[in-house]
Amino acid sequence: MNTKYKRILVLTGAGVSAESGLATFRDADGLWNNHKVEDVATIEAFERNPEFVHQFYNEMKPELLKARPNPAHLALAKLEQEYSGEVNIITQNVDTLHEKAGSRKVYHIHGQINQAVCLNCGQILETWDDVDTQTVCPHCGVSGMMKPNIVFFGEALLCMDKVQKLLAECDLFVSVGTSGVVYPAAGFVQTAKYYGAETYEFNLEAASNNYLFDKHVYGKCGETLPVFVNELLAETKESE
Ligand code: BV8
Repeated sequence: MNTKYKRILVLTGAGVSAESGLATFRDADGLWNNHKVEDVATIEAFERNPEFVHQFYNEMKPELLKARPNPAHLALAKLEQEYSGEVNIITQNVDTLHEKAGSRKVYHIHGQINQAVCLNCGQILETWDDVDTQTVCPHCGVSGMMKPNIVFFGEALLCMDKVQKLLAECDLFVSVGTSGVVYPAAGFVQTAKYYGAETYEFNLEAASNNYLFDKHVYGKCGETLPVFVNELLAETKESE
């Protein structure tokens, strides 16, 4: 089946979850859940006050557990299910709304709220319960060594081997709901472009790295993305 694109790669940021009611990082007054991201989500902040950082994320869990996917998440899941080419999602988000919408090939480069990592043995604890400095690692039995499995500023991203491969192989790169200020994610479009992908920016407004994209679709992604996905699927059906 000659689909226009063989491998579609989608990068999402906080904007894709905005219509699910979750706070973005830099939209309002620059504060995120009443804190500057950089004051909480840094490895220094965690080393300085692990209890505070654990509590910050524990307090976020109930809202993220309750949140429901919006039409943008659902459109991407529909694309993965119905498109004859390959569809992968790289997300900067720590929520699990892509998975709740039905997407299966999702790579969380900044980690996940419902995971903690043991700094003693490196194993992951999947839980929506509170994690703190007293939590005992179920794998090695050591307590006080659990960290939210969230990539703080100054930490290396997760899944980067897979990400590099996806960026080199994709022929369509679609960025959705990200301000394009956090690296290395904000530079992924350049890598995809270097390897010959067509690049689309879906955002409420022009992101900081908008000049790197071939095409732009501005508006709420809960409205713009379903239209785009249906057009891609219609093109495939026409070519059958
Ligand atoms: C690393 C975890 C190296 C917390 C996050 C100087 C210059 C350049 C770079 C640097 C520098 N100094 C340091 C750096 C590197 C640094 C960085 O980029 N800093 C920036 C801020 C200057 N990066 C790092 O530290 C990274 N690590 O480089 O490590 C290394 C390598 C090897 C070994 C050791 C170390 C780590 C970065 C990850 C940090 N962690 N989050 C948490 O999520 O709880 S970052 C945080 O920002 C989130 O992950 C978030 O996803 C990410 C990006 O934000 P966005 O998702 O884009 O959200 P934002 O609110 O900004 O934008 C939302 C957009 O949506 C807006 O444009 C809005 O208009 C739009 N929107 C809103 N509603 C809608 C919508 N669009 C459509 N529809 C809507 N309805």
